[in-house]
Amino acid sequence: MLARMGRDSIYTSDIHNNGFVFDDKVAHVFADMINRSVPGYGQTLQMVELLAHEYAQANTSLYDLGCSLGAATMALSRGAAGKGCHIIGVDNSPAMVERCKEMLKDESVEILCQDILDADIQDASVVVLNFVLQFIAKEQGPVLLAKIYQSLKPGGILILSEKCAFKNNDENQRQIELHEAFKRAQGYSEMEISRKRSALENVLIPETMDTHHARLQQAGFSASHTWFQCFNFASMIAIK
Ligand code: GEK
Repeated sequence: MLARMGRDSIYTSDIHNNGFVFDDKVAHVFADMINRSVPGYGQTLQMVELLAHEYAQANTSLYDLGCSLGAATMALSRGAAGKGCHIIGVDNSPAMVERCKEMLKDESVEILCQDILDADIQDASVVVLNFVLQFIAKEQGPVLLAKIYQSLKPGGILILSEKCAFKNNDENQRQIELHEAFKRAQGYSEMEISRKRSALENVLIPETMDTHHARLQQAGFSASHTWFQCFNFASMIAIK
């Protein structure tokens, strides 16, 4: 049976104001939360499937790092169908992993409860970091990207999606306002938007696209491009 999904009303009360964590309450409403909080999330997943179709190499491994409930894991699986690939999702939140395993129990994917910094990544042709690098300690980012680069086969790709910041203050402010307008249009109240902003303040620190592309280059990738942006959310592809 599928795990029952709830509507996100976590920040209608202030009990979650000690900083955002991926606990059982969040796991229960996560599908609703991410769809109503990340503009273009559904389209990002469709493109992960398309990119997997284009870049998955036969009989290699495909990783979804920070898989939450496995939405991108399944996009990888659909995109690489028929190529004999091993699909692995990794997340360090026991609540997320428990739900993810229950939801995907009939699928041929492997779900591991592990810190992605400790994960053994090997023989990969596609690696996904869909809105996850932003939660990793800044000094660990380059270490993780270098590890992913080492694990990739020549011609393999990293798909990286992030909430981003902008160098120009006016643009930064406008993109934040547009994102908040999106959340309002999705039914979140001013109170919920403001409480979530405070909860994420020291947990999710967005960086500019220039910083991301420079870091991908430093990790060894021969090229990286932005293929999608909606307000302050963007997706990139980096090629080995
Ligand atoms: C999706 N990719 O639906 N190791 C493993 N997992 C981690 C770590 C870590 N060090 N840090 C955070 N996570 C998904 C959405 S959500 C994005 C990803 C968001 C996990 C964390 O437990 C959570 O499940 C996920 O990364 C981030 O396409 O909530 O904005």
